[in-house]
Amino acid sequence: MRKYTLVTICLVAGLIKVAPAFAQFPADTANETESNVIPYTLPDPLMMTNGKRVKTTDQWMKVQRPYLYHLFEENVYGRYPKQRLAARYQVREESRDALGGTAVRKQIRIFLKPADTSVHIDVLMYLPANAKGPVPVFVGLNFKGNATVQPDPHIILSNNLVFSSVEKRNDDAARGTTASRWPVKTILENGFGLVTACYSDIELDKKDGWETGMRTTLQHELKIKPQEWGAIGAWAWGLSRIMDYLETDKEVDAKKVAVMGLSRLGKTALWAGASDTRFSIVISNESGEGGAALARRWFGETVKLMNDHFPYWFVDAYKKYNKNVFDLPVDQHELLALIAPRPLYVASAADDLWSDPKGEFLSAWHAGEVYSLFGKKGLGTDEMPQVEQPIGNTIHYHIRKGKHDITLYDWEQYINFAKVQWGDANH
Ligand code: GTR
Repeated sequence: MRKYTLVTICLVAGLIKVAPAFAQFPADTANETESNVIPYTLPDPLMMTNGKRVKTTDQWMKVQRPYLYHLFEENVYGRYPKQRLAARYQVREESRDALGGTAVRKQIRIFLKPADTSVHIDVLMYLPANAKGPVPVFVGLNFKGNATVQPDPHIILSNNLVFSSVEKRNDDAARGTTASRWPVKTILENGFGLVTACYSDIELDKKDGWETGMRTTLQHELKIKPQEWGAIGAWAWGLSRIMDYLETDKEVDAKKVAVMGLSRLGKTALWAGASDTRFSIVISNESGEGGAALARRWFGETVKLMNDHFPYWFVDAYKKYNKNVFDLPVDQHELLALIAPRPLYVASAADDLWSDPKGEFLSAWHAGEVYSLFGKKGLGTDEMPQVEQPIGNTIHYHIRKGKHDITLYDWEQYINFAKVQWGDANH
């Protein structure tokens, strides 16, 4: 009897402690009503562990930035391997007369493991045919295979699997099926190149994808166990390997490489941009939870819902915060702040409530404080703009009409932004 009383008392005491957290954050539900948003307080990116606030860029770069970056590694994305691999690049195909004479097309295979030629990333590039010198490029991973990016019969069909609800290899029927997301003509006409590869080359986007992906095949070379990072970390790291290649390509201006991505690949682009400062512009297209959106804002997807559906994207430690996201030592505005002082573009879509457009906007707004430290202006206002009214300075934001996707409208904004930021508005 006594024993039971004690247990009951402990349980009640435990519940009292736990209950408010549950009540405060219904992690199992995706709220889509603004008035339901629960008040929250964000961690201050400039507050150092010694209780003093960062005052100089030096303190930010040498103390606070590494500290925050490490918190993201430890609690969200896992370690970003720094070992350089002896990569080998093979030009599999090249045409100086692609897309009706408007483009140079190159298809490069990046071999990452000398002893195993099956470990590779296949890169597809289009550069403007009339370029006078090295060109600035956008680099982003694609979901469904290089052949889907353009209806170009010369794109080599990958021998790797792609995974998008069903697992299969690209065939001729796949050609050009995602072309609306990759407006190559517009990109080239504006003097930029496009560089892409399929994320499945790095790791299949499914629970056991790591078993055949690079987190396993390169674990010894990279000195990292598959569990020490997640799929998003691996995809981001793959972007860095593409960057390594771009640094060797004389037709590319490696100082002008903008990394971009949609949705889970937007999360990936942000983590790549935070981890690898060679990316001189970072673009998040509807990256949502675990990307640009604030975790503490109860709107759209929650950390728990994301971890439940896609546990393999992140490290196990992230799951600790499923039900108590307020205990997460970071929030996503701090991920954006890690990109400072480099130009950053955050984009949302009005019907994409799952990604929490306002949470993405506010996150970009709060990152601005760190940009100020560098004398750079962020968004310039904490008032969310109207649909298709892009705003900002070194940090830019827009919300376009329509659903979760990447469209010509989005690309036009990124192109304009890149021209201004790279000081080439008359490009
Ligand atoms: C959703 C996921 C989002 C987003 C999206 C996507 O199912 O919940 O976080 O990443 O997928 O990648 O399209």
